[in-house]
Amino acid sequence: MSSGELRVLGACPLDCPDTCSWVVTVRDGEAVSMRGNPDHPYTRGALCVKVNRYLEHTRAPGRILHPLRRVGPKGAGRFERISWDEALDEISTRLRGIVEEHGGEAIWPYLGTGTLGYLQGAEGVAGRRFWNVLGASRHHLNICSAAGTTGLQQIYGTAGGMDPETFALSRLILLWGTNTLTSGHHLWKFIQEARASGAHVVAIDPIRTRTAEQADEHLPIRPGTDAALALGLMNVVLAEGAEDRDYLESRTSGWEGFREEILRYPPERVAEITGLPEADIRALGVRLAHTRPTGIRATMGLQRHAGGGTALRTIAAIPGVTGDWRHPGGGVAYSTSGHIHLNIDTRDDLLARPVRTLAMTRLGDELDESVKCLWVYGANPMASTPDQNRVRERLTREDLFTVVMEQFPTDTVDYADIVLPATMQIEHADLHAGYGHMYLLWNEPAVEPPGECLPTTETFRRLAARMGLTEPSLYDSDLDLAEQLLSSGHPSLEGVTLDRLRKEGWVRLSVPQPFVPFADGFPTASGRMEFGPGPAYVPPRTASAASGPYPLALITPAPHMFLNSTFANNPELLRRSKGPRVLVNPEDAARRGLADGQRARVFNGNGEFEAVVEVSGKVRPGVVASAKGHWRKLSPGGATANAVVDGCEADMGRGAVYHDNLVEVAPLSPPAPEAPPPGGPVRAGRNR
Ligand SMILES: Nc1nc2c(c(=O)[nH]1)N[C@H]1C(S)=C(S)[C@@H](COP(=O)(O)OP(=O)(O)OC[C@H]3O[C@@H](n4cnc5c(=O)[nH]c(N)nc54)[C@H](O)[C@@H]3O)O[C@H]1N2
Ligand SMILES: Nc1nc2c(c(=O)[nH]1)N[C@H]1C(S)=C(S)[C@@H](COP(=O)(O)OP(=O)(O)OC[C@H]3O[C@@H](n4cnc5c(=O)[nH]c(N)nc54)[C@H](O)[C@@H]3O)O[C@H]1N2
Ligand code: SF4
Ligand SMILES: [Mo]
Repeated sequence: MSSGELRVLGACPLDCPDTCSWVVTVRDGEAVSMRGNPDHPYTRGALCVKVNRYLEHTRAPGRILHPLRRVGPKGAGRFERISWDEALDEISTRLRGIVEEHGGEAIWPYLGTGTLGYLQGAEGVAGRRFWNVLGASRHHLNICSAAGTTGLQQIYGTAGGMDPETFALSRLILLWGTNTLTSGHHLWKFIQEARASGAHVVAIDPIRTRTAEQADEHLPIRPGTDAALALGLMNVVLAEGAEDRDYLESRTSGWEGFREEILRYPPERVAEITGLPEADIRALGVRLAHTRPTGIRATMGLQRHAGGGTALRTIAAIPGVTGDWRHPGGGVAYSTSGHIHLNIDTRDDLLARPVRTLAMTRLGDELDESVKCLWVYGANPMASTPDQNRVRERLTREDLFTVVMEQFPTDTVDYADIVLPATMQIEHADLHAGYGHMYLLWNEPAVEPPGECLPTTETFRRLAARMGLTEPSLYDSDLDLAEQLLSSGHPSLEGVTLDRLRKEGWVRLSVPQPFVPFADGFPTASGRMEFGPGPAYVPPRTASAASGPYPLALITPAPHMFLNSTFANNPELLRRSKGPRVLVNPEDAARRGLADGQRARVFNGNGEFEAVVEVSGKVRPGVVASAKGHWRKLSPGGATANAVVDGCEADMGRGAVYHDNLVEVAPLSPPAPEAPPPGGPVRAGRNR
């Protein structure tokens, strides 16, 4: 490193379990390189195919650098540049008018997962103090993990589970509805360590993903039937007499009833429900019965179904029956967020009266006349939210005042009245915690913001001042806010100070290593794991396929090249994604006259989108798959997979059903060898 260079430690803000520690090299005020931090025990020097382009992304030609005001019709994406003063004046006049005329609840602060930062983004619910003073509606961030979180809370009292690093100690690993090598690849090193000691790795996924391909065994389960498989596996454990009676007796409650439920799912019945060979279910059951510790990685993919909450709850019962929670390397790993005990002081005491809650995934439904201002930040609902056609209709409403804080001219920006330019991660400060590891991280700003971009925190401070609000806590600085977050007094934060974080970049939570989360009992009312009443298996919406007009079950999983809709406008990543595709099994393709490389429509009663067909044995018959994340305006046909995703709710937590929709696929054009790659630079205003 030459003398004019600066090395700045930061953290990846994206909604990814790995929350990497990174090192930015700054020369003459410019960020010249970004690398994974080699000293961080989870990052171990590597970022990913997406974030390796982060610096390039911060300098992308399409980046929004100034406040904008709409000049064309909603959706056209035509804007004029205005000053921050004009933007703040217009916004404060409009907000004040709306609050006076309709009350604060007419405002919907729609915060997404663009950054998980505790200061600038989702985890700390940025802006909520400001919205509390105005009495705005509450926003329920149910888009991602709500069903599974609720299911786990029912049985464990928390969604927090295994420390993923302990997978290195597992002897049997079930990768259950999770695509590790795409959606959080740093775990793979720990899985490889376990393998080196002889562990067996099984992927349970309707798709033969790149992760399934690398596993020792792949069970291509019928979507949404995982709870039945879990019951079948436990049935075999009981038949083997391998249940941990002492653990069941001393650590769980409700076992008798749950045991009866398990007995109703013998392998032959489970084979019928799941579409898996009975012999495979028995073999895995026997393996599970006799292998300690067994570690189960089950993430969000699994719960994007009508019965998603139940699926997680039932899978979570397995280590209760086997006693795996006794051992490091045993248990279930969904998320580590439940182990993070920061003091998130959103100052809900500032609310003058209780307000309604509006659900993120229900935008198409709930953005009705009662909402007069939609304030979108860290989110791209036009691309990410279910029921896309209705969302679009709602966003077009002339009487709706829409403000979007953004870095890029997304599909959602096209519908804004005012656009506010937002900083990116190397330009602002933030505090982070992984949801797939046990570390806190500090992100120190490395460079000055370009143009007139501002952090979320600073935008709300300036807006509060412009509106003449006097509540002092609206003006807390970023460092004040960070100190408050660290002040919970929880034992896991002992010795974790802001000074240390700023100096070292990251600090492990103060918990034993290896970390065994429920060694001292469960954070439930009884202190035990609660099997609880209620059905242990809820069938998917797609169970009715055979009898309806839309016989194929669509899964819309994480794309390898994007992070949700973030990076989907990066020309190189978009090119490498090969554009919207749909995987179709050869049997299903032949029946419909679909050939590899041909354009097709994927449709149902909600809408349709266009994709290039990939005929492939990677999906089981009856299942098709198309990755999430594409932008409408960069997709042929001007719609994405969310046009066919229903806005209805899962069984728990009001979760979304992204992987539980029935569709049909029909040829759009004669077979072509390869569709032209989509892409090119993105500008505001390009819209189809
Ligand atoms: N590269 C990349 N990484 C990401 C993201 C991204 O967009 N791109 N998104 C991030 C976000 S926001 C999240 S929440 C996480 C999500 O991470 P994951 O939990 O991995 O999410 P998905 O890709 O939705 O689903 C994972 C796998 O579950 C499978 N699956 C779907 N339905 C079922 C089912 O019913 N049963 C079983 N057994 N399997 C099923 C899918 O085929 C898929 O391979 O990843 C994060 N990481
Ligand atoms: N079909 C289908 N759709 C899905 C899913 C699926 O499995 N299938 N998964 C869902 C899941 S798991 C999730 S989490 C959601 C994600 O959906 P969203 O929460 O809408 O997330 P993104 O699509 O990544 O859009 C985030 C936007 O925030 C912006 N942003 C990033 N950082 C900042 C910042 O500091 N300030 C401001 N103002 N903006 C910022 C980015 O530029 C980006 O445009 O998508 C969901 N959509
Ligand atoms: S997206 Fe995930 S893997 Fe990639 S840099 Fe960020 S935290 Fe790491
Ligand atoms: Mo997510």
